[in-house]
Amino acid sequence: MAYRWPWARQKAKIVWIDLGDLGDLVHPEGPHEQWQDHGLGLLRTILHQNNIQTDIVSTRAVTSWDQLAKQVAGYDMALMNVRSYTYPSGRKAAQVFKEVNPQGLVMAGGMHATVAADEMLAVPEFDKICQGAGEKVIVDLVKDPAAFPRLFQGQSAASMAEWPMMDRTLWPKPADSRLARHFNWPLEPECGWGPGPVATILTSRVCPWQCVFCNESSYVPNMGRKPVDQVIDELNYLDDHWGIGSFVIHDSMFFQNPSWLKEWIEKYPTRANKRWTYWAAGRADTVRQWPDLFEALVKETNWNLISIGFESGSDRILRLLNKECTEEDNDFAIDLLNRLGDELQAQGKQPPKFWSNIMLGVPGELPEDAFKTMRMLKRMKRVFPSISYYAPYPGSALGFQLIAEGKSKMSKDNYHRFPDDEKVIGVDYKFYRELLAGKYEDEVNRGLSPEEQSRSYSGLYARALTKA
Ligand code: B12
Ligand code: SF4
Repeated sequence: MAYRWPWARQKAKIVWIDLGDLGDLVHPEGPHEQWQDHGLGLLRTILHQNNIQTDIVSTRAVTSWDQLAKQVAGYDMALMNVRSYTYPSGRKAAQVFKEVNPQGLVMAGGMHATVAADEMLAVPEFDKICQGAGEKVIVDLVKDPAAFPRLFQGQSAASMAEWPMMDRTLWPKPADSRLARHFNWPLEPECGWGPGPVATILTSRVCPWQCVFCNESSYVPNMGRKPVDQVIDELNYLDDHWGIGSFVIHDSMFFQNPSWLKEWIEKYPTRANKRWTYWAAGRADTVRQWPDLFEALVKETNWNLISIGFESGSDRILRLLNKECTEEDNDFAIDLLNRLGDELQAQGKQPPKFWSNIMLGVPGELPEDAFKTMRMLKRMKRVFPSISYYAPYPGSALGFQLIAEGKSKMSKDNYHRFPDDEKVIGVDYKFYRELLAGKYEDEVNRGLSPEEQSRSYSGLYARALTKA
């Protein structure tokens, strides 16, 4: 048995290579890079339950490719989950693996394999490329790779009820002792959304809408939601073993299926070990459609960080994005949460907040559209703004269109762009930088009350710019 530098002993012949920027599990720049990969966790759990052992290494847990080369030497097979933003590290990791194991096989799946298979097929180091879900094929693939063509379609479970409870101890560990002290492994670190240890969970996998900037509809076929009892059992299990401070529901769209949500309202407050606060995502139009359900979720289940993809405060841009939400829907959701927050605060309770996703720099956006968006943000009384410049990801309708027109500035070597990077040719980023720095406050403040006008200070929105 070989020893893999720096810490682990090789136990298996197969290694899962967790992907992300070098050093993210050594000295991370921010909290989100530390989040763990549910695709990896689920598929390794399935493999181990089928008596197929795998080891784990992570590009995030090393600071150079030489370190990774030492860790992966001696394996027969590498597995990886490649998303567009981890494609550069996935491609490099595959090349490093092949250099030290010329006879070894690299098996890749994940979002990027699904939406940009042509790019992966051009890289000879990827031996097998799986598009779509992997839970029903991973065991057969690893047992008999030769039975699969180089590019093939995976298969998903009919329902998430069939997924085993993920074994989180199969996730990579933080690779720095100071980081490890606050990481809460195998749960996850606090990121400002709620007290740690944080548990990330999935209750649903599919979003039925088709916003043109999003990959969702091109990816996972419809599948059943995880039963409410199974979600609560998992939370209780995690709490019994490691103690939960709060949790994050990683679903693209939590606020859907009213009957599931009603059951959640009925069971979570009574069956869960505790009524932990949580982060989860919704849409403004459905908040308007089901306001009572929304209110009950906030008040009775402690949904206190409500992520809404507002994206824009302008009907013109919302239509262009096929968001199917209007300025009126956005205003309704904002007024409702402002009111609920006031009410709960008056009772001495913690008021809920928006996690407000905002997109600037959508091609065709005019300054007045952007002013409306910033104005909308100021109408939110309690908010964490999450602002990004529109990024043309492959797999999304608008992304494919801009790539085809040669207007995308995102490259195969750098899908994972930093927030202030420029992403589309022809967009006036100087204007947006100045907007976020407060240069156009007079226009933005037009029509707002004095209190709303005061809801910003120099640099707040510039700091809210996130990686996209
Ligand atoms: C949770 C989540 C996050 C979380 C946590 C990310 C993490 N560490 O996992 C956070 C909030 C941090 C995040 C951030 C971002 N995200 Co995100 N995120 C998601 C989300 C909603 C769920 C991911 C998930 O857990 N899925 C469930 C698991 C089980 O599925 P899976 O990982 O895909 O694995 C399955 C298959 O791919 C396959 N498979 C995977 N690996 C392998 C390997 C083999 C060998 C095989 C056979 C099969 C296989 O089988 C698995 C089981 O079915 C997805 C949407 C989605 N529906 O997946 C977006 C998504 C992955 N994110 C996306 C994006 C764009 C981002 C951001 C860039 C957004 C931004 N503007 O900031 C950032 C970048 C983060 C960073 N590192 O900088 C895009 C990726 C687009 C793309 N083309 O890759 C997605 C698809 C959303 C979308 N619809 O556009 N994200
Ligand atoms: S942006 Fe949100 S609502 Fe639109 S398709 Fe994607 S996940 Fe669904």
